[in-house]
Amino acid sequence: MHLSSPSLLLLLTTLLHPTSSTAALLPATSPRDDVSGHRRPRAAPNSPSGNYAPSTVPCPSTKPTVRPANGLSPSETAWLKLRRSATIQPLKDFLHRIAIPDFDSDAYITANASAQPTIAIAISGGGYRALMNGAGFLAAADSRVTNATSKGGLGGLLQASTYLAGLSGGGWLVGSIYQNNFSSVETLRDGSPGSSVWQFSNSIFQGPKQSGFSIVNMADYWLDVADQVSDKRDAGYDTSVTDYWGRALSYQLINATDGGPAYTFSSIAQDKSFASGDTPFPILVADGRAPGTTIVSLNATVYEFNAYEMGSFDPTTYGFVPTQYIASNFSGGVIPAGGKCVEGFDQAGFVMGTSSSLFNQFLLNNISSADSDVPKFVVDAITDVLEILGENEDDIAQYMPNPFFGWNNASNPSATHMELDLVDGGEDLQNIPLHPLIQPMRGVDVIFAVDSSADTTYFWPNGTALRASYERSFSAIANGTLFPPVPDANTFINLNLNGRPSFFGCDIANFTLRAGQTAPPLLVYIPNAPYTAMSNVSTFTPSYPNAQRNDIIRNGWDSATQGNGTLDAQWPICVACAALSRSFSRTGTAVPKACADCFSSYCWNGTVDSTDHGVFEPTFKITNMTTAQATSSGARAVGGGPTAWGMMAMGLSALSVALW
Ligand SMILES: *[C@@H]1O[C@H](CO)[C@@H](O)[C@H](O)[C@H]1NC(C)=O
Ligand SMILES: *[C@@H]1O[C@H](CO)[C@@H](O)[C@H](O)[C@H]1NC(C)=O
Ligand SMILES: *[C@@H]1O[C@H](CO)[C@@H](O)[C@H](O)[C@H]1NC(C)=O
Ligand SMILES: *[C@@H]1O[C@H](CO)[C@@H](O)[C@H](O)[C@H]1NC(C)=O
Ligand SMILES: *[C@@H]1O[C@H](CO)[C@@H](O)[C@H](O)[C@H]1NC(C)=O
Ligand SMILES: *[C@@H]1O[C@H](CO)[C@@H](O)[C@H](O)[C@H]1NC(C)=O
Ligand SMILES: *[C@@H]1O[C@H](CO)[C@@H](O)[C@H](O)[C@H]1NC(C)=O
Ligand SMILES: *[C@@H]1O[C@H](CO)[C@@H](O)[C@H](O)[C@H]1NC(C)=O
Ligand SMILES: *[C@@H]1O[C@H](CO)[C@@H](O)[C@H](O)[C@H]1NC(C)=O
Ligand SMILES: *[C@@H]1O[C@H](CO)[C@@H](O)[C@H](O)[C@H]1NC(C)=O
Ligand SMILES: *[C@@H]1O[C@H](CO)[C@@H](O)[C@H](O)[C@H]1NC(C)=O
Ligand SMILES: CC(=O)N[C@H]1CO[C@H](CO)[C@@H](O)[C@@H]1O
Repeated sequence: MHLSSPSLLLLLTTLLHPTSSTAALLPATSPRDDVSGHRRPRAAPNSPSGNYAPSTVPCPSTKPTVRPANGLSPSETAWLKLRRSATIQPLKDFLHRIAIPDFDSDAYITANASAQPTIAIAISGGGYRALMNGAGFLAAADSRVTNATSKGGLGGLLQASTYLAGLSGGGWLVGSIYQNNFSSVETLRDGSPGSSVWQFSNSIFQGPKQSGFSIVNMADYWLDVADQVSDKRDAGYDTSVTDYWGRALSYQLINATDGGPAYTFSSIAQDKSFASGDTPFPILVADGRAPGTTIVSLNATVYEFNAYEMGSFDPTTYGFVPTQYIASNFSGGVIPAGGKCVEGFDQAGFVMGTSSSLFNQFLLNNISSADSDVPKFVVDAITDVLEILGENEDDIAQYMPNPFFGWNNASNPSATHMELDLVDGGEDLQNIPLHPLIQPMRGVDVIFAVDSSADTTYFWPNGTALRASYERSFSAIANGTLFPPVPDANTFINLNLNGRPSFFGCDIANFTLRAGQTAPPLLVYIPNAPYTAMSNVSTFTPSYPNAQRNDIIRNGWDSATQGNGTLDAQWPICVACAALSRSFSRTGTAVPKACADCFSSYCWNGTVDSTDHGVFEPTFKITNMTTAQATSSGARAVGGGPTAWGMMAMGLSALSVALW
């Protein structure tokens, strides 16, 4: 499938950049886990090639297989037991600190094993805006972060949570945290000397500003990216714009030399704190899209990546493959006799790039601009990929060979394709990664859904992502998943449902359940809104001064905590009540009065007001505490409007704009 230009690139790369090409030929610097028998302390550069390329390896004695999606994986089930016990004390501490009036939370959690809730957090897409706003929420929920357990804080919610899902820009946040040893947002935000991690003031098109721990030679940034991608191509794998995009992203997200080309997503499973159940279970989401088709929430197969498995619960593909082995030659779910196994395809940046592949277009439209440092031959190599794939496919990530080849032939739209094409998890408009969290088998009780989608004229969310998931729950593809009812966009705006946190699906009596079916999780919707900073920055701004990054993270914190309780002193109590709502029903416990009050103020009660609101332009809910100078790059918000050079210059369709 590859034409001559990539080989030309290889040649040029070798000529211009001999050292790193030679380096690729050297043995892996990091021995693999099973060789030493030691568990690595963090997500690890465990790709057997030692570089970005996947490699063929002997299969383990029990060959990996695809399994039907009729349950959780044995690995997840075993992990959940550990996590369940590891979350009891953090949950008790959290509830104790928040102290729901007239309610003994310690006694409640201790008395009945089924009282303990399963808590999940979902971080939407929306580029850096979503990363930063989502980071504010996670910082506020993380007991390790300064002041998170002070009055009004939500610290400990993260430690009490079981799942943490991210999609597109939200996937950068989740991926970055896990690739960096479950570092806190505070640690990543503050950085460290020589590291380019979270240095968003460096445009991704120009790369790190100084060499150091993260980058040996900044002048070689794009040459290295191209070289890494050619390692993969050279090993016989198809590459697409997603590979370049994922590589470039990694310099900002993975705190390792050259963006950690050998780091795999599945290595999270080896991370000591993850393996012992001390961190939540990370999940990234992408959509399947067969060549030449368009997708909507009603028919796209939603795939998830977790540390153990990649696949889909949807009745189309309905299968999971071990993440570590995704590019092995599966056929009908097995590796044929004599077939080899492949490892290293699940490269961490590639997985994050897959979930955010709509940004491929962002890359394409900027690499040749005047202020980009991308060398011409790298630009040519990237645009050549397009000629091979066709412009309409510039957003795909190629998973070749398709792990689900010959699997569920009757229902799987990709069963006969040698290649599985995955795209940005928000392309079906389900821009919050709720899909993995509403699977009944996971038994999630509450989802804290942080929405940084740019739905309205000025890039605020209006509930579009929730409606896409709600509508999907009526389609055959829902396969038994349920979703709380949510109203139209004008109602979101008119009732302020997108201006402050709101709860959906509070009343389980409102769900029609079949025998054995349980109500879906309570949804705590945390929309991006201006508390102390205008956090509605354009999705297409490629860099943010550190002060602005910090302002937006703090705004996300103020959104999570309602300004540390200044907007509503009861808010932390309401968060605790939301966490326990399904638990109260399950154990037949009377809802404490304080919780009933919370539910009457935060639950959407079915009221609809669909009158046209006109342009939605919210003002500061607390006060302008911005410290950043507005930048000329279009990062400023209200008033700036969607003039962003982005949309027009990029010629994006109305659809893609809405997604973010
Ligand atoms: C923590 O809270 C104290 C008291 O409100 C405040 O003075 C301090 O600046 C806060 N620290 C951070 C890092 O926000
Ligand atoms: C990872 O984090 C844990 C917990 O904070 C710490 O004990 C360990 O030293 C860290 N490992 C690395 C490699 O940074
Ligand atoms: C980045 O990694 C280096 C080397 O492991 C470590 O010293 C530093 O603390 C890390 N920085 C961040 C922000 O995690
Ligand atoms: C999904 O639905 C859209 C809109 O109805 C349609 O155009 C598209 O072909 C469908 N795609 C698949 C894969 O069925
Ligand atoms: C997978 O199958 C293809 C096509 O038959 C073959 O070229 C390739 O070597 C195989 N890879 C492995 C790892 O078995
Ligand atoms: C809501 O968002 C969608 C895009 O997600 C947009 O098309 C629609 O116009 C918005 N409606 C309102 C009332 O804001
Ligand atoms: C809430 O507390 C955080 C952490 O101390 C601080 O950064 C933020 O400014 C506070 N918010 C308000 C509105 O005071
Ligand atoms: C414990 O929870 C179960 C539901 O799982 C419920 O039937 C039972 O009544 C509860 N027991 C107590 C003491 O609350
Ligand atoms: C439902 O909520 C609306 C505002 O969102 C409120 O005006 C109305 O009184 C509520 N209805 C009931 C029955 O609580
Ligand atoms: C209850 O369910 C009906 C039917 O799905 C829906 O129209 C209504 O809005 C729901 N009410 C609430 C409060 O969720
Ligand atoms: C908020 O304050 C900053 C700093 O004073 C200023 O640059 C910015 O324009 C203000 N934003 C708004 C929307 O008023
Ligand atoms: C609950 C439910 O409807 N599950 C179905 C999901 O899809 C698979 C594959 O088609 C069926 O076997 C399940 O019964």
